[in-house]
This record gives sequence, structure tokens and C-alpha cells, in this order.
Amino acid sequence: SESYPSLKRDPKFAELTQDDVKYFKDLLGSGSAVIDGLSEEAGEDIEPFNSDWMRKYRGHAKLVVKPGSTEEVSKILKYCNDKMLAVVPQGGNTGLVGGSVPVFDEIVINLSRMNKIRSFDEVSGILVADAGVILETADSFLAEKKHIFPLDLGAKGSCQIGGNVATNAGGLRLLRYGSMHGNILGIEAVLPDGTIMDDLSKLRKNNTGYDIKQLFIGGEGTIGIITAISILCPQRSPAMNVAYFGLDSFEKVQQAFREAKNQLSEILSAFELMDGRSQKLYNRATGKKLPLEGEHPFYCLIETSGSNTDHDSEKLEAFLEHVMGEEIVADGVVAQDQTQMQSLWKCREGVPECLGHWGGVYKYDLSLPIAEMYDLVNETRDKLTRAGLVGDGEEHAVVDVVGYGHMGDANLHLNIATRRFDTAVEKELEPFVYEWVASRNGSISAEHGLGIAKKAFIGYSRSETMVKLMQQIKGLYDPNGIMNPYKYI
Ligand code: FAD
Ligand code: 2HG
Ligand code: ZN
Repeated sequence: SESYPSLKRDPKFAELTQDDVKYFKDLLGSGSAVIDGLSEEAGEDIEPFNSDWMRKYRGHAKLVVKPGSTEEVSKILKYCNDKMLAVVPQGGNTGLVGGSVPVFDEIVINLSRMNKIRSFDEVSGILVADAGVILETADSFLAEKKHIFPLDLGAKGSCQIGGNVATNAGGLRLLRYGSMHGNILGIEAVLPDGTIMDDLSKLRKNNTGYDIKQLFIGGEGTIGIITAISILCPQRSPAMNVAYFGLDSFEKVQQAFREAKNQLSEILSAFELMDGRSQKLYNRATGKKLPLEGEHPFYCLIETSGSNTDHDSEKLEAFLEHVMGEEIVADGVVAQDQTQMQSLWKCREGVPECLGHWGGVYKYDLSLPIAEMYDLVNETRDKLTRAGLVGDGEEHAVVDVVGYGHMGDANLHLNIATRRFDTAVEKELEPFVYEWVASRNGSISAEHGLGIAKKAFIGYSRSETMVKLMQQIKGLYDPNGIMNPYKYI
């Protein structure tokens, strides 16, 4: 691969032939369900499936298949397993660790045609849906039924619920609703040999042996393809409030977080962090005006959701009075309507996209002790500055170093916005960032997974014993190693 000169294609995998393509066309029809890169005219069409959201990782697949049913996924995998053809499961291709695109010529199995809601129970709140349903579509469907998908993230318009489960995505409301490991009640998946694993349970409680579906949650497509999920969806809160604050120090951000938990308690549904630099770059890249007039080193976005508007407003007002009175918060604004709510949220959700404005972004997604979270951003910025890499002119590779993320989950997103990917920058960043995180017993991947970007660094967060156990599981489910090779383990 161009991105990874040190990796070699594993010769145990077969190369795609015209006969293989014929098999898939016979199975799926000759329409758009098969993109045949062996034929000349498909050259352009196959490109989007070969490169990731950041345009950082590029593979060389010559075939994309889009199954329309679980049975078709089963037939595709069985064929590939028998022929030793390597595959990559692909959802909305919004993953941030290069896991959803091939490294060499792996066949892309794209789930976008499997996009049906199968059932919804208004009493239990349990949704059963195909893996390829877009997250926003699932949430809009649930909104009509006064329910909410217990996950929300900036890529909701493109990512798929199967991809969300495969990455165990965390997102903006984990603080309130918890992780996929708790909310997913059942999974239907296809194993590499074509076996359909029907574990699409709708039970909240089921202590009958190992909970095998958990291996698929965050499994990043390495042991099978998720074809459907069953998920517990909470009631949608009719009362929603969003507030955006400016704060003068990270100490004050922590105080505000404590106060929010204390005073807003069960109605608190998000507590997000954005540093001043991330907001400045958001403004520079999008031209959108920031919500507050003055400049502050830190900003927070707080969301509340509850069942009673008066009750929530009373709590929020008391909270605001307190944090402003005690000078924990320097300035703030509360959204007055739906449009304002969305534009406040955009200042947080829009950050990952705007940072790509100048060229490439180096992304680190870290779990850290909350008190030390921001020290890493300062130290990284100082290190790159000392190396002469940060500045306004074209000669400087780095535009700025910013920190933002899910404060409520102690999950920092350290992003280095650059004008170009540059080995001088990389040398300053790695292994520095990983060592820093490991020395504080943090995680080098809080929510995005390992994919290809982070796979070599698993040892900073997991012991040899844990990695060995993972390898054994991989070997058990995928003895031929055809599922998403070169990644994860
Ligand atoms: P893809 O990118 O297509 O795939 C991701 C991985 O899952 C790959 O390894 C792929 O092989 C595998 N996979 C996909 N579908 C299946 C399947 N059906 N069966 C088995 N394996 C499968 N993540 C967070 O955790 N929190 C955030 O707040 C967040 N915000 C984001 C904001 C933006 C703007 C972007 C671009 C990304 C963000 N992400 C976030 C990254 C996140 O991982 C993805 O957005 C999402 O969860 C991936 O879904 P997808 O359908 O795009 O999967
Ligand atoms: C977010 O929280 C996403 O916005 C993306 O997880 C973070 O791009 C990133 O580093
Ligand atoms: Zn995130």
C-alpha cells in the first residue's frame, strides 16, 4: 500500500479472477450491486470505496459487492472463505482509523443496501434493524415514535448502525445512555465460513452462558459481518436545552462539570469540551460566527433533556446562576429555539470536519484521567512549536494543535491540523503521545478503534496476555484470516 510501505500483501490470499466476478454477478445481479474494477469503465466508480473519510488511507480493491440480504452475505463470505479471498466489511465509511477501506486488494463488502427497519416495539422501546440503516434515518424513525437512538455523533448523516456497533462508537450522549455494550440486546451476524449467527435477542436479561455478541461490538469487522441489530431505545425527552459556556481555565471546566453533575443530575445528557483554538479554527474554516463575543481558552457545551419543561428550566436557571455567580463560568448563552440549539451543537460537532480545511489532520482519541487531560494538548503544542513546525506561513506544516472531546467520559480528542502530512511532524508526535497516555494508564483509543492507524500501538494499552487472548478469539472465528486483514490484530 502507498500509505504503508512496510506492509506486504499476504500471498496466502488469492487474487480476484473474472470467474470470481461472474459468481458475484450471478448472485447479486449485474446492476449496481457489483462494482467490477477488473472492467475498465468501473475505474472511477470504485474510488470512493477505496479511500477513507480523511483521505488518509487508500486501498486497491478491484471489487465492491453490495449484498441485499443476510443470505447473500452468507453466500459471499462462504465463497470468499473457500477461495481464500480477503474481504473488508464497509458501512458508511466514516471510520477514523482506516479500518473500513482495503489495504491491498481485499474485496469490499458494503452494507448500504441492507437498510430496512425490521420492527419496533413501542412498549419496550426495542428496535430491530438491518446493519446498513443510516444512523440519522434510524433516529428520525424513532423520533416519530417518541423514542431516541441511544447514540449520536457528528457523522450521523452517513454512518450506519452496523458500523456504529462494529466500532462500539461512543459519541455525544454516552454520558447519559451508556455504551453499545449495554444497549445492544442482540446481533445477527455472518461468520467468515458463511454460518449465520442468529442472536437477535430482544431480551434485556439473558444470563445463559457467554455473551458472544459482545465480541462483535467493537470487533471492527475482524470476526464476522453484522447484518442486523436489536437495540434498546430510550423515550425521547420532550424538554431539551443546550447551553454554551466560555471558561477561563481547565480547572474551571472541571468545576463546571462537577456542578453540572451535582445540580443537573439526571437531566444532564451531554457535557462536551472545546478549547478556544478549536473554536477559532471552526470560525476560520466555516466563516460561522461564534456564539460568544469575547475569547476564552475553553468552551463547554451542556445539554439537558428531561420530561418536564418547567422542572428542567428551573434546574438549569439555578445552575446558571450558581456557576456565573461563583465565576466558574465567564460567559454563556442558552439556546432559545431549535435553530439556535443546532447552531450551538454545530460548534462542537463541526470541529472534526473543519480541521481538515488546511490539509491533513493527525488524530488521537484518548482516555485519560480527567485532571490531566488538557496537559497533553499543551505539551504537544509546545513540543511541535519548539521543533519549529507550528505557524501561520506555508513553510510551517502545522496550523494548530487543538483539544476537544467528551469531557463527561474523560475522552480527549487531540487533533493536529496540518497543511500536509509530514514525517517531521509524525516523529514529534509518536511515540510521544502514546507513551504519555500509557504512563497515565490511559487508552490510546477511547472510541474510534484500532483499524490500521492504531494497530501497532495496542501494546500501550493492553498487556501481552490480553493481546494473546484476542488473537485466540480471532483464530477461532476466522481461521483463514480473511476478515479485514492487516488491521486490529
Ligand atoms: P465504517 O467506517 O464503514 O467502518 C468502521 C469499521 O467497522 C471498519 O473496521 C469496518 O470494517 C467495520 N464495519 C462496518 N460495518 C460493519 C458491519 N456491518 N459488520 C462488521 N463490521 C463492520 N466515533 C465515535 O465513537 N464517537 C464520535 O463522536 C464520532 N464522531 C465522528 C464524527 C465524524 C464527523 C466522523 C467522520 C466520524 C466520527 N466517529 C465517531 C467515528 C466512528 O467510528 C464512525 O463515524 C462510525 O461509528 C462508523 O460507522 P460507519 O458505518 O461509517 O463504519
Ligand atoms: C468527535 O467526537 C469524533 O467529534 C471525532 O469522535 C473526533 O476527529 C476526531 O478526532
Ligand atoms: Zn468523539
